[in-house]
Amino acid sequence: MAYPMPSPDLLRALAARLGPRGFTTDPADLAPWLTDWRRRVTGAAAALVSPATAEDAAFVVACAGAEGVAIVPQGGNSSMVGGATPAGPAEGRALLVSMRRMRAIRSISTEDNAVVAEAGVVLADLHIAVGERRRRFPLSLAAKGNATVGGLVSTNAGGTQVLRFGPMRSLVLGLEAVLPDGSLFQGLAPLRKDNRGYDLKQLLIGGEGTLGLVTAATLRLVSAFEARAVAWIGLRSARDALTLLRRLEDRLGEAVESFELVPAEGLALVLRHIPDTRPPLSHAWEWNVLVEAVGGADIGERLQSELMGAIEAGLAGDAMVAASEAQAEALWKLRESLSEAEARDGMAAKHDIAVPVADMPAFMAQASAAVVARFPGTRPIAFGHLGDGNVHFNVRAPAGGDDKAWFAAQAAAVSRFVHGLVTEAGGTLSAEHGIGRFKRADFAALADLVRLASMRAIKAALDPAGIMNPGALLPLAEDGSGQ
Ligand code: 2HG
Ligand code: ZN
Repeated sequence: MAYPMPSPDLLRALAARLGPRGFTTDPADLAPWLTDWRRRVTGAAAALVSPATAEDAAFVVACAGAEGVAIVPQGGNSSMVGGATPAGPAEGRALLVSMRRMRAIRSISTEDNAVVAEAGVVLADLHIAVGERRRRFPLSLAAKGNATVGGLVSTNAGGTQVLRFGPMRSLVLGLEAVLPDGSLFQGLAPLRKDNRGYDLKQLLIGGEGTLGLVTAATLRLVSAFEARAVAWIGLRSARDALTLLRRLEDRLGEAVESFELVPAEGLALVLRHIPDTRPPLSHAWEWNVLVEAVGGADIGERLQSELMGAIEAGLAGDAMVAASEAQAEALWKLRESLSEAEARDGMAAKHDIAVPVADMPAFMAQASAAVVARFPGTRPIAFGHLGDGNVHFNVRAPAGGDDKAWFAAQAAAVSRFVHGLVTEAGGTLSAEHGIGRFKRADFAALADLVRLASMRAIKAALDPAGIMNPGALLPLAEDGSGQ
């Protein structure tokens, strides 16, 4: 599909409506937002447009739509899959629509247990704001200092609390969004039940901006806890880790909120590259798990005694429960720095995969062996959300070589291979990061045809001119080759 340049009239109209803080074509203003977070691709845009209200956002989409001009929405620019980078079919001709100016928290209701936050609210700020009202928004991830509500909704983000509370899809009660025709969908009411047929809100969640521009969301809150306990556990196998999770759940119930898997080489990467980190246990166990449990004042003791029991039963090798908030934060830092440590170490082909939870330990072992056999010298590393059946199965370049050259020559083949394995295992090539621009070709090649045809039909119905985030998520052409 060929996209036109915005006309001078369109650019003038946007400049007049949005003012100097809301509109720029200055390359220096655009530059920081044209490269994705992983620094894999740099795009180009005709203008950077930043609406401050939902009505302004609707104006932008309506004006762009009138000319068939493409829109690439962007929040905190922390996509792992290039979902918010204006590269691809409309490169250089799209409006990059930044939602960062819409950062009001419109309301917090402790009776409804709901917060209405605009698209540009940063996740860490949201945590603080609801915390002041003794509530929690139970979704967290390493990029919380950048990721915004609009992006979290649009990518159906996951993170480290999905185990108990589910991904964004289960936390969004209502949405306000501009549809591709410029109309404003006002669905912010915090309804717990709503059976009026097709759920537009759920289509927009995880829609990666291809069906509309999210301007605000009503999000579910839960009660604050009295105390949390964070523990680091060393284990001999990933299968033992899964058995331990089920045992802790049996005994501590819903108190277990996070269960994150870290392999020995992942911990070693963090200790090597991230300042102010140190090994939490005296022995380097082949596998590690970070557990967070929340509850009353005795939760630390309860977790400690369960872990002692697991060690006596031979399930865990060693464990330490953080004795202070500072120690708990230090343990979380080890987990949350994995991505950054891996990036500092060199290039990797990254895969955000899920299979049924019970299959994951065997899948990780079999897939690692298959990758190394097919691509000798590569170094697979799997870490993350074992309790969700979701790990980041990243394949690092062979040691000692030119990792950039390896990446350019091999990464696409490695990814297709890994995505093929996970598809054969009945899993998904995107568990929580989305498809974006980086996974679109593999999605097109490996997805079942019924799924693809349904998605194309929905896209064609809501965005017939294809103006919303072209190049992300959807393989539009009948042959699956892309737009
Ligand atoms: C995480 O769980 C993030 O740390 C990033 O989803 C995963 O870098 C990655 O592969
Ligand atoms: Zn993750």
